[in-house]
Amino acid sequence: MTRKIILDCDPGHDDAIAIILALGTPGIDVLGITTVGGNQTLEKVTRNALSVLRVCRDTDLRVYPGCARPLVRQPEAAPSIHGESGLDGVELPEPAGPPQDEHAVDYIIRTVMEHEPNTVTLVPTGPLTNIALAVRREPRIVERVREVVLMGGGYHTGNWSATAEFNIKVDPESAHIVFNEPWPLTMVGLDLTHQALATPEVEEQIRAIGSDCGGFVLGLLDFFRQSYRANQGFEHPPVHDACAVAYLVDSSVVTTRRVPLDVELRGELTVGMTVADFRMPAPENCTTQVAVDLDHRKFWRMVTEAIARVS
Ligand code: PIR
Ligand code: CA
Repeated sequence: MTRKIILDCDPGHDDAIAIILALGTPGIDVLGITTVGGNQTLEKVTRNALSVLRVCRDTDLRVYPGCARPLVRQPEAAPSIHGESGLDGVELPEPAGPPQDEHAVDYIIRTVMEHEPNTVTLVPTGPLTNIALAVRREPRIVERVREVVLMGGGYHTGNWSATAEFNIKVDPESAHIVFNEPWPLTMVGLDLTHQALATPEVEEQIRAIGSDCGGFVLGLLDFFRQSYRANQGFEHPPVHDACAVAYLVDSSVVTTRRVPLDVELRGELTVGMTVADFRMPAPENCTTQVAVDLDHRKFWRMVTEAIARVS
């Protein structure tokens, strides 16, 4: 059964790989891509999304720009990780086309309401501003969306502070809105994504494909490795956002645990922290779960097969 998804992203090296995984997997039907200011400005990440579509030879898929800044706080990008362009380390091909005029929030609402109930899945891999605004503008999407599978947060670690992950930290108010709606929500956080490391063996497999897209991904991983070594003390870079898509491709690639989740808005040391309540058992009405363990081999097999399929 194919899964219809809207990819809400801020490319970003790992967002780009998430797009490639989604487009290169037959079981995933990407209805549209929406963008949000995050890793870089809205303008840059929108252009980046369209350039990635060119790499994937998909010039029909539409890209809808959304919110340029968080609901409450000042915008904060991540040039130390993703560079000035948001996708440093590769030569960006010409965008596959112009962005759409329709706003991402309107597109999300329209698409969810036009499709049969329980058929559209939202996959946010950036700050949650677009999703939060869509919920406030049209609350009926909550019971109509099939599920939300997001990359963000972490129950035991942060990367933008000791306790908070970037996507949540830059717009915690939006995250708070999204986490507190009663839709099925899977948090694919740092606890999981730090297991998705692009090791030299993985790079070898990608090199063996020998395609343009493979070369593009290798360029992305090379830059990402350097920034992760310099800034985060990692030997190999974790491709966070692709994990959310991988879970949808085949949920057995990830183990999950059902736990209540919330987002801290006020702590002096904990703003943007995702708080998971692991005390057993989760209440009957709990609709949230966290990703816990990744099958590394299976994950990278999916990604390499997708790269081989798109070009
Ligand atoms: C931000 C990101 C990645 C690494 C750092 N250090 C900061 C971006 C990625 O695109 C991903 O969606 C999420 N935010 C991981 O925090
Ligand atoms: Ca991202």
